[in-house]
Amino acid sequence: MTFRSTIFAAPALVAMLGAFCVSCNSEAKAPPPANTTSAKPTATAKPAPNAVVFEDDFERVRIEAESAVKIEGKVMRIAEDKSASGGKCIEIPDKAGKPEEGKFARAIYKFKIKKPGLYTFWCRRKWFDQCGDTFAVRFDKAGQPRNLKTEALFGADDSSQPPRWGWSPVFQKGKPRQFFLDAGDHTMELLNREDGPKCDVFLLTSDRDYVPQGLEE
Ligand SMILES: [Ca+2]
Repeated sequence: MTFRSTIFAAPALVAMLGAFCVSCNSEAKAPPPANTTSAKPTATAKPAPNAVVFEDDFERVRIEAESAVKIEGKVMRIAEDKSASGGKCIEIPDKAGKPEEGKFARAIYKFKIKKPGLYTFWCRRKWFDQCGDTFAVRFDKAGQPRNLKTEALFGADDSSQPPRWGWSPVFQKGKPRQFFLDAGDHTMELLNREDGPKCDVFLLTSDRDYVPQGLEE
């Protein structure tokens, strides 16, 4: 079993889903299995034009959410937002629909990793409310149907009102989870789970102690 298949193992996933479902009613259930997916992934993406690689001891890759090379599903769209980096973000409008209602959506990104290693995923997001405060992410599965076993959920960590921009990692045992990424080209997918949230910027960093604060430009 590879490292990646280990961290996506079913027990951990079940525990994670349990934690995410506490704050919401049945509407916040996770997406159904892959064989009920309506999305038809056809990603043939090019590298994101504004992906930025920082120059320091740690590897960091910054990606604007609106730089997706492909967006699938009508519930996910690029929206104007003056408080967002670049003035734009990815938005799932409130009441737009959720995966269990057949409203699957994803934004697909391309990026390059120079040094293989473990990378923490962070997303600058603005949650809508306690039932609009989650997304999922996965790496190098673009072109495959959605499948819970390959999706890492994040959110449900700062649903204070009024909604505000902040950074969320994928948590694992209370700490930001790290993903192994080989050197070379990769795909990343932002996947819908609830309606209402916005996503502005992604940051991948090999510095496991780093906590992004602002726009990270
Ligand atoms: Ca943005």
